[in-house]
Amino acid sequence: MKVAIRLFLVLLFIGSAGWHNQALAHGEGPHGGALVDIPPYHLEFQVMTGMLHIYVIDTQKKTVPPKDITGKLLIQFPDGNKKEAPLSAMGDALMANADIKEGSPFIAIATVQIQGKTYTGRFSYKGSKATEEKKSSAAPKTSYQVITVPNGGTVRGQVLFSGTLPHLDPLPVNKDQQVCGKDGKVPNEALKVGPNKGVEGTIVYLEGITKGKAPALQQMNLVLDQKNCLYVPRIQAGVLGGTIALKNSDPILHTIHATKGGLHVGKDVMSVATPAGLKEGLKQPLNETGLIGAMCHAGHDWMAAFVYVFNHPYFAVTDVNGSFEITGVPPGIYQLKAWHEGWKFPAREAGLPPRSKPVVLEQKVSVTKSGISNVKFELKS
Ligand SMILES: [Cu+2]
Repeated sequence: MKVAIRLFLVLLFIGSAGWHNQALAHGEGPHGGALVDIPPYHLEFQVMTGMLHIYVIDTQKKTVPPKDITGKLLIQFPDGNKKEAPLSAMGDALMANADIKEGSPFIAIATVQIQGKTYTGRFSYKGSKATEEKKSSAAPKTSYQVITVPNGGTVRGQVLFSGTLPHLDPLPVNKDQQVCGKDGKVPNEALKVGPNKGVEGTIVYLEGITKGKAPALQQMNLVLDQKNCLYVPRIQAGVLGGTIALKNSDPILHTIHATKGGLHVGKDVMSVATPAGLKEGLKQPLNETGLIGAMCHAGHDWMAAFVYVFNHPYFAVTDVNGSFEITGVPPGIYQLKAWHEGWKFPAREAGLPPRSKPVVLEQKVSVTKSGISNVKFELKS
């Protein structure tokens, strides 16, 4: 049975061919995120639904287009069985159908050609670690299937505000004023409207898509920083099986207390203290799809952030102009949704960030082969 697996991947690249023959950095992550540094390349491995995703990043030129990389994986199982899997470019990643059974150990030997040079690496996974993990932290199962998307279409557009722009009062700072707000307040960032009425921080996504491209690396690896006692970014979205790295750029303690469904509404999904000046992000797994609301329990009751987790990569967060773009969409008709956290606040509960009712808009969108579908959403005052 092919299953989504949560692996502790220990990645060991043994120098050969083009790799420098030296002790190489190796890493591990709750969902198999493992980073290898071989200047000028980083190789990052992620495991999702029995597939091995390999992202090759040129640190000088950013991501190497997967189409410029070829290679294969030789997978060896302890019972002597071997399996060869070609690496193929899908979206922003190289993929191999590793067909890995849950908890079973394996060794993978990767041979990769990048710009005419051949690199070989060995990658070993001790399956027992995964089976020892608690069931509650087992890998998230996903019904999403990664496929090649030739001639994918693009959905792009804008989220615009209409009507009278509301004024959001700044929020009082009642702790750590030297760091958080010398004049005793911070802006309420729930609604950010640009000069052309574009609404920043709206999450636009295709509802219920079950097949398509692989997630981009940045969709798998979110970062949530805390700066001047605000979460940065306030709104973001990621992929099931990915991670979020929690950082703290402030010289004081913050915490990230996250609940499912929104701010302080559902069950706890995360409760992490981030010490002052935490530069190395504390990586937390994104184990469930849906919305997460985060607040700080270190006395900063104005801090709020939202993370939307999808089991597919077809989402975007609107920029300062309210614009978004979703690419590589298999042709078809979809329900396109736009989620905004909302800006109408009932009376604030003590000790909690102000909570508004989210606004969700939707419309049908038709995507054609290599076509561009233009869409507008209107948030009404
Ligand atoms: Cu805080």
